[in-house]
Amino acid sequence: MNVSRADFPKGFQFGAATSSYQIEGHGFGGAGQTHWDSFAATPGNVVRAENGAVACDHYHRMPQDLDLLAAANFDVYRFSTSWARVLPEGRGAVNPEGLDFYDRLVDGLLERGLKPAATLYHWELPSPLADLGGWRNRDIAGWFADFTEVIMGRIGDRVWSTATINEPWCVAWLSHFLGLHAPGLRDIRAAARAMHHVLLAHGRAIETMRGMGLTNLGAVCNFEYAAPADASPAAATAAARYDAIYNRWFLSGMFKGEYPAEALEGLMPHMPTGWQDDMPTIGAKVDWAGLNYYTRKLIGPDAGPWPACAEVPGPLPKTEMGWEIYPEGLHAFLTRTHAEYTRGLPLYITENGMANADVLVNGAVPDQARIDYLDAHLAQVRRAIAEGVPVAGYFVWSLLDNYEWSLGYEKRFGLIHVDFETLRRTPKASYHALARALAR
Ligand code: IFM
Repeated sequence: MNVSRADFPKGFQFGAATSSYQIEGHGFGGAGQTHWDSFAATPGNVVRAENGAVACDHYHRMPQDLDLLAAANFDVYRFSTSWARVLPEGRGAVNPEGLDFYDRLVDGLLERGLKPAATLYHWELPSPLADLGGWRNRDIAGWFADFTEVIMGRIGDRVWSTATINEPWCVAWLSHFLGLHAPGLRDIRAAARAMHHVLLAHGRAIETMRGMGLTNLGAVCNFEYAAPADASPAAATAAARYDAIYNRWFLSGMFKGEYPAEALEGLMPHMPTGWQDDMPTIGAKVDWAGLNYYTRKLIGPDAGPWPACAEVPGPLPKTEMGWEIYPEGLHAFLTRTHAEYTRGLPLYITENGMANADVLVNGAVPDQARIDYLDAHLAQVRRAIAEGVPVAGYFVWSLLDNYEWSLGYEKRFGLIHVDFETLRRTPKASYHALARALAR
């Protein structure tokens, strides 16, 4: 790699990220059903109808995976806790095996000198809560606060940091407006409610953890650089609307106590009554913000109803996801987040990485494209730091090839190749390159 640990400020944290449903093997250890299980079992939703029942079998292979993390010279590991593993019905009875698993995970990290960075929710909602309306139901904020108390009551004394909800845009918009993730709804009223309730749940979880005396609490949002597809005023309007829904709604809610006008223009009629009264809770003080960044989109106008935005194919080189590689976008979001929203709070890049057509050849995976991608994005992080943005860490997505949601196991994001027949792990060239770059 072109960059190394020495190019970053002292104390800068390097990590790798995963999530529970994508790696653990949800079929093990008494976890309850989730809306991803039923979404995946419904024809047409997921490539080959694959689900997370086995995934990488991290549930049983966790010590080996933690050894690989440590051997790559990372400082910190970002994992998520599965609500349905801890509370199989979403509320009520606790699954002791589930709590024990996260207890072992946290201890296993500490034993290896790695900092545990927990994310409370990364998308697998317990089915009994989905039956009650899931993110459309305002009560989810209380259910989530209760889950927070249970899981943090067990591991909160040893985790280094805790984030609430990974990528609220995906939880709300991708899943309730675009219908591409569970529960697969395409309904503007459902989306408006989810857009608000996901933030209310975030705020309630932060309040709960503060009440427990926990520190280093943060929020993690995802961002896509929205560029107008051409020089027309219509494209500029469409891109600004896309930007408001995707990139500004959540930060505005949390750090300004308001939602962007370009998004409210379409969502207002569908918002839950009295939403304005929730803004103080949504604005509960956090200690840091996490940015997940992968790509940019070219946006033009669309003939349909609001938001009337259409993605236009762009000219830049693309990853296996078909996502354009645009490292400058990471710099843009770091500087904007600092200048307009977080104003001095530490920022972490909590996810960045690429899907690549990786192939195992004679026991090695030569993924130079991923090395180049990481190098280019880390260079933009350095640029932002040099300009005074308080960036405090960077996490690669992902440690392992894993379940890429509606794309099943087809897309490989890992630094470590996983053979999904044998579950054998093989560190890729990018893993070895990073291990050298991060050597202390
Ligand atoms: O795999 C996902 C992850 O679950 C959330 N952020 C984006 C990744 C790649 O699509």
